[in-house]
Amino acid sequence: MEDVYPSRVKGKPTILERKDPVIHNSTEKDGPLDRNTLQSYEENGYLFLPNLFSKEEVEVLQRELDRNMNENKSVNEPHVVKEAQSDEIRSVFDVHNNDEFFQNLSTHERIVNIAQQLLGSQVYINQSRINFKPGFKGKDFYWHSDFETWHMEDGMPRMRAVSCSIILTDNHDYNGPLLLIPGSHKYYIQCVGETPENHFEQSLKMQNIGVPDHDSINWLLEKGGKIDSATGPAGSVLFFECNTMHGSNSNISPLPRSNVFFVFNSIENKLVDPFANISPRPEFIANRKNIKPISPQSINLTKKTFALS
Ligand code: 6CS
Ligand code: FE
Repeated sequence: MEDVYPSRVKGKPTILERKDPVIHNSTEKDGPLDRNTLQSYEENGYLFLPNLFSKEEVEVLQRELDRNMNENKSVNEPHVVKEAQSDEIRSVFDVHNNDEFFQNLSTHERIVNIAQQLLGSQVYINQSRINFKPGFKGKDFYWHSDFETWHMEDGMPRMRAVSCSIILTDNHDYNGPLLLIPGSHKYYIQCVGETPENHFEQSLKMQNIGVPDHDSINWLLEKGGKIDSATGPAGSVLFFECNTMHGSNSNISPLPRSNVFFVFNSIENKLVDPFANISPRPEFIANRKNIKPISPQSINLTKKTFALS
């Protein structure tokens, strides 16, 4: 397959124009988002929905977050990623496959219907993770485009995926919220540098390859005019386009900044071989097996069975 988004080049990178639509043949008739909201997503590359989940639902979400963290504290497997300089959990991947509660949550109609509308097709989960960013010790995620990594290291063909980040603990300006550059999804920043084999063993802790150079970030900031931060109460949800430039700072506050991320990929955009010259990353990072479209479920999170799990 032709590589229309080459990156990890030698020498000076160039900035390429996006070659894919942002919203894929959808209108306000195709889901819960109205025309203005769709236009703002098209323009900015992200969408923040405060309090999409209620206070009562947040109580269940936070209980399940704590349960998942405690269950994984002593797990020494690749899908549980510890912080580089401590034994704190940085991320737990593949929660839509290996955790029943989060598996159910990933099919919730309130988020799947939006993903389907933005991607203009049925969807499946390409990747899921809980990023815990614990108080005092949660380290940063440097600037990057997810799509650059997913294209080069996982073989995601085109820009037709969206990350859904459900805020599980209040995201304040001081505990490392996600930072985004509006409009950055319209440009593809080529990165410089060869991709090492098993790069994920390093990059999931601290990404140094597949990150844009300073001039390109400055160029995007000048174009976008500002850096936005996705702050808001637990239960809010951020949808951000796969190519939107984002990152987040370390968390030296006492308050954790924990979010669960479901990466919805269009069923028309299944992964092929990586475009970088490496072997495909493991299944817990990039789903290739039993890919089937999600049917949106009307889940009652405060129902007895969930509330007491
Ligand atoms: O490599 C990846 O797939 C992961 N890395 C980052 C920094 N964001 C996307 C994803 O979780
Ligand atoms: Fe990311």
